[in-house]
Amino acid sequence: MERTLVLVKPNGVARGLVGEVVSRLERRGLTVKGARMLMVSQELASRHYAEHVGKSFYADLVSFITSAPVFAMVVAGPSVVSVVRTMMGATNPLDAAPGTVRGDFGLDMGQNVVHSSDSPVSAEREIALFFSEEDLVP
Ligand code: IDP
Ligand code: MG
Repeated sequence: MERTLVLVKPNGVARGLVGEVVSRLERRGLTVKGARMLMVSQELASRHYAEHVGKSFYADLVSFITSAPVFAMVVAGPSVVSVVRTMMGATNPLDAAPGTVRGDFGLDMGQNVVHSSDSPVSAEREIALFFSEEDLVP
């Protein structure tokens, strides 16, 4: 079954939205295979956001994701990468549709509440950064 990495970003955790995000994924019928609360290190942030090195917002991105706890989870289901991207909404919450996480809970592009992987290849790369396979259920 396809897998994806979902992060509830520091502002989502601080606002108490972990349960809301997990609930939406579970109600959709997707399966949580592993989850943990963690502080993202500078090294993990730079590996996770490697594709964004050199962009104008990169420093703010790393600073934000390392600023306070995040909730990371591996979620599985059919076409889960695209299904979850749709549920999370457009990158800029100002463009995100109502009914999406970002459309319901966000207003700020830099603090857009959640992350989800953008392709199955990215998902497997990102999952390996945050989890050991032994920490995931089959
Ligand atoms: P995604 O999270 O929807 O996949 P990406 O393009 O991968 O979006 O960008 C990663 C994160 O960087 C976004 O979630 C957002 O928080 C931030 N970001 C992207 N573009 C901008 C920008 O133009 N200004 C400020 N922050 C941005
Ligand atoms: Mg992305």
